[in-house]
Amino acid sequence: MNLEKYLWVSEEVKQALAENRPVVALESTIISHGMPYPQNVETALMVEKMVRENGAVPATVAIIGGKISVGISKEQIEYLGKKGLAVIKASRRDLPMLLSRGEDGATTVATTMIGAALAGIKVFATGGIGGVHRGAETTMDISADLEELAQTDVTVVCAGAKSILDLGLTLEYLETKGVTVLGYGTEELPAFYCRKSGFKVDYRVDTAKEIAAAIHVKSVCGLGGGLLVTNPIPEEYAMDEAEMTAQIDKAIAAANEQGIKGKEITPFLLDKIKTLTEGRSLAANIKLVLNNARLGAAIATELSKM
Ligand code: PSU
Ligand code: MN
Repeated sequence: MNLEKYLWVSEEVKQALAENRPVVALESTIISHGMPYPQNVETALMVEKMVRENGAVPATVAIIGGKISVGISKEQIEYLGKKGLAVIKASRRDLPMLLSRGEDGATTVATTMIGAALAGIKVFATGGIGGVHRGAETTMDISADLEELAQTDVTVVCAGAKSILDLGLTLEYLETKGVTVLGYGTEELPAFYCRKSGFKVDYRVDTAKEIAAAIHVKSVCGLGGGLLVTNPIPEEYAMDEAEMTAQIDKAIAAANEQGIKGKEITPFLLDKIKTLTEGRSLAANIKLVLNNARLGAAIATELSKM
């Protein structure tokens, strides 16, 4: 009955947490399944650097040899990035088998939240979360990320969600589950590559301090569950909305034609969109992740003062 057998936390992260210094968790599915090699590894390392430059300790999470590993090394990031789609994309339901068999896995938003919570990390920065897929009324494809936000006490900083999802239904689901959706410097839910989606967030906030105060209150009152901070892609890197709508529609049509389903659909769509935009979507993706890492570090810093 010891958790240590299945949880490994780097010395650096352990020490930072023990001294109440800011730590930001980072996911690994974005490395293995979200971007091609070598941009995936370059981005993961740049993101860690961005967290450090903003005064926090990065903790990239993955499953390595059957352990939920928090604060993996540069070599392990390189390994996951090179292996790419051959690594198991690990969501909550995959954990029992990967851990008992001693396997490796790349953690999604859901499993990165689990690892962060087990280690005691409160803030996690990524690109986009999974959500309710378009057509979910017949496919029932709803990401486990949403259930995790409902139950695990970690704040997730993202750039909203892509319109490969049904953003309206995703917001309804989060409301039902009691997850607060904040917009950093915006009233409108950002749509990943684009700053606008036509949907409203629950509350606009303009400082990391306000976000930290909300996280603090949530914890004092034992409200449980996560909190979602949506941070729009910087103006200069945002993509044209009409173009993205058209390309995403094409990518979804291709996925339907090829019968892509389940855990394969998100990586398939990301890759297709990259091809359709001749790589411009990947460039935007990298910029928005860095932007979220910066905000994540600022929130963790404010939180460590409370
Ligand atoms: N959205 C992105 N890039 C990603 C993902 C989502 O723009 O890499 C990944 C994240 O790891 C997220 C997962 O948690 O996809 C969601 O997958 P699914 O829809 O199968 O739950
Ligand atoms: Mn799914």
